[in-house]
Amino acid sequence: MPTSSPGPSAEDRPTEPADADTAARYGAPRQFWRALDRRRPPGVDAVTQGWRSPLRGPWLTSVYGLALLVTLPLVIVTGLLDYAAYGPQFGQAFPTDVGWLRLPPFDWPTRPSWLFRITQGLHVGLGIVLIPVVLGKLWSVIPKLFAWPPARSVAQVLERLSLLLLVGGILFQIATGLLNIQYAYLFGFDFYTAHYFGAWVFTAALVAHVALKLPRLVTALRSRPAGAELRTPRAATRPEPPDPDGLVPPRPGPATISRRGAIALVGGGSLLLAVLTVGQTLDGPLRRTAWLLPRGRDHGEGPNGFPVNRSAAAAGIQGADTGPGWRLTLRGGGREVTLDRAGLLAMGQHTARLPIACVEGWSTLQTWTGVRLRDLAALAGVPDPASAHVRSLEQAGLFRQATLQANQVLDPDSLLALRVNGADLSPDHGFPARVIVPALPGVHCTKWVADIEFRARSGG
Ligand SMILES: Nc1nc2c(c(=O)[nH]1)N[C@H]1C(S)=C(S)[C@@H](COP(=O)(O)O)O[C@H]1N2
Ligand SMILES: [Mo]
Repeated sequence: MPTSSPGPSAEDRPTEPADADTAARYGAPRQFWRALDRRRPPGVDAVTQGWRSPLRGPWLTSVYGLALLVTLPLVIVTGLLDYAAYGPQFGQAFPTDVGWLRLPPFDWPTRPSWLFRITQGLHVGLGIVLIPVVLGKLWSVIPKLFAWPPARSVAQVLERLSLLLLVGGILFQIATGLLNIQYAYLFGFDFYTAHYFGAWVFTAALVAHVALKLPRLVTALRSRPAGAELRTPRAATRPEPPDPDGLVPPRPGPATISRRGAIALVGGGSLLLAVLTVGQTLDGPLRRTAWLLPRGRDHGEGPNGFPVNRSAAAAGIQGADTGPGWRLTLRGGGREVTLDRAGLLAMGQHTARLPIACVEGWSTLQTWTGVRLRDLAALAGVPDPASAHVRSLEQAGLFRQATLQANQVLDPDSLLALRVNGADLSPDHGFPARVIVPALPGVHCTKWVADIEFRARSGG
């Protein structure tokens, strides 16, 4: 009969520290934490002692930490701005009900027209580019994950729990974000809900972490002048002196890479990701370098040769519905106005160069021509609307309708576009007519528009 081999018994352990020492090492009540220390799981020492890189220490951790400290707030703020851009006041930002985590409501501006292009581009782009830095920082502290005892006081238990939320939080945000831009909804929960609440958990943990560790970061960075460190080759790389956080391994081995090498490795990784990502926000041949982009390549040539989010076929748009029988219905002022495409083309046409920026990361700048939305509002009898509700011919998709704010209807560049780059819209880009509004998230630039309802201001 197989017998389980027990770990070394308590008697095999190094002798307990003297009582005065013990008091310093453990908070009260001492007994509990000491007992915990004695229940050392088998193998934990072997594991932690295997990590002997002399690079580990407060300085390197703080270099990665500083990089994240200046960039992560930008990822967080642009993420929240993206949420605001969706028009949560119309219940069309996901998740719709965020309880007391609601942001102060404000109307997303239409200027500058590239505003959403920048916020979503920074959020997705920086989120990707920072991955090597996050991994570098985690590498620099990983032995602490296995440290035994897991805590020596209640305060430490709380600190480690906050670290769990911090590390778990950022890995969760990276994983869900990456899967989302690959359209891989592998998880059984709603991406938007998970990513939104995950962001708040992570942000809270980050604030606590920064408050606790900022003084350490400053001291650590001051302890080794960066210039000198970056000139130190591998052969001259020495461990840092033992630190209170225990980041420096107790028995460091020889360096296999210098600190500047470790920094260059992480920086190079980030640079590579940046090169592979930036193309998705550039027009022209550089878009082909956007290898991390699952779609947006292979979108053909000519005036309509730019990324397609959802093709007409995928949206179930039939040629018969968009042919000569197609009509646009305008509602609002107590009457219904119906127009065909010829009627729209006979109205005053306006041309504007505006981006489409999809929250999944890509964006593109094109030249659109069509009828001003404010002219359509006036035609419908609501010249000063509070909002407009746009519906597509599409029957089932999540993005077949959108509500626009007053400023988004009234901006002189806000269009019901009929043409792009001098040609008729292609079926995939929304023929016969689609919405295009400056700084509006791509998802609300409804394609294959069937009707628009302009809502009057209450009491107006
Ligand atoms: N009816 C409808 N309109 C839609 C969509 C859709 O799925 N259905 N997708 C939206 C999204 S998410 C984006 S990013 C833009 C992309 O426009 P494009 O495919 O012309 O580039 O269209 C928007 N308009
Ligand atoms: Mo999109």
